[in-house]
Amino acid sequence: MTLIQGLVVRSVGSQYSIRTNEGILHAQLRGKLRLLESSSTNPVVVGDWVDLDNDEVLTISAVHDRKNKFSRKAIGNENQEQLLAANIDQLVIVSSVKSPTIRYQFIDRCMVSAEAFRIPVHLIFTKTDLVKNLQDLQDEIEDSYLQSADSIHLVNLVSSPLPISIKNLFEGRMSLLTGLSGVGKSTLIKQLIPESKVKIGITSVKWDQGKHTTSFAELHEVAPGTDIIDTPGLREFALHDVEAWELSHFFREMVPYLDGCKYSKCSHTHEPVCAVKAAVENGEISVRRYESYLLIYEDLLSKED
Ligand SMILES: Nc1nc2c(ncn2[C@@H]2O[C@H](COP(=O)(O)OP(=O)(O)OP(=O)(O)O)[C@@H](O)[C@H]2O)c(=O)[nH]1
Ligand SMILES: [Zn+2]
Repeated sequence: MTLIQGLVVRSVGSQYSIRTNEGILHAQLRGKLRLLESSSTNPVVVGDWVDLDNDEVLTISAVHDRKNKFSRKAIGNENQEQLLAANIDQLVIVSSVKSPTIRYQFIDRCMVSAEAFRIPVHLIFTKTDLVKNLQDLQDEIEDSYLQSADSIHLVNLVSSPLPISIKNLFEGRMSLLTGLSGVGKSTLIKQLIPESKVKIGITSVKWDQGKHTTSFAELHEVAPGTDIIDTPGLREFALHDVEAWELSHFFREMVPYLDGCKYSKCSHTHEPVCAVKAAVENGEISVRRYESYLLIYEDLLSKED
């Protein structure tokens, strides 16, 4: 008998917190459900709507159909995916311009996944107060992402007020916040929700620590209808379920050129009459993004052998 429905707002291992009409309830996953979706390390994820049953302990008995999901390849298991969130309106990738420096490969891999899942993607670059020639950096970032991201924001999260453009970005949406450890995700959440208990500069539970089944994500409510799902402690992002031949379809700036290649499955690496390579040479596609494409392509190809 279904008792109640709710939204998963927190997960640590197989323990879940669910927002319901009766407040936040804590539940476990029913064994049967745990086995159902063996292709994923975690069949229920933050952002899921679930049914709860009360048989001795409160358990999640069913997961509602998802609008979408966002996942990466599970660490330590090449064939499994690890869900990071479900039912999101947008992915917001946070990077710091210094300490740690921008990891373009991480951003680009997340962006490929977002394209594959058809999720809009926005980029926030923090710690602008730590660089001297901000204009050069902004040019570099825009050269890479003006054509491929839905929006780009450069911010200083510690010594100036949060720009209205950032507040507007989150307003009325379910956002998945991702980014490497230490880039300022918690600081951003604290700016948006001053009363939040989120800890800055401390990562208590890490996605990439210990066994690959360890997973932790938390949904923070900014206002009714405005939610942010945080994924603390991420250290890498490997693509799940993307094949090398289709990779260029998930580089947004390459898509308009794909029909111009001689071969329909052109890899844009060595083939003659390649419209993508021509666009790179003409300066229409960023050289850095193309080089990133090549790295990811080689990586995917090596795993297909
Ligand atoms: N100078 C400067 N420091 C910042 C800025 N944003 C965040 N920080 C600092 O960077 C450190 C890490 O910030 P967090 O918000 O904890 O980073 P996080 O992304 O949540 O890290 P994890 O929880 O490990 O994933 C803290 O000491 C922050 O005060 C910024 O814009 N400028
Ligand atoms: Zn080509």
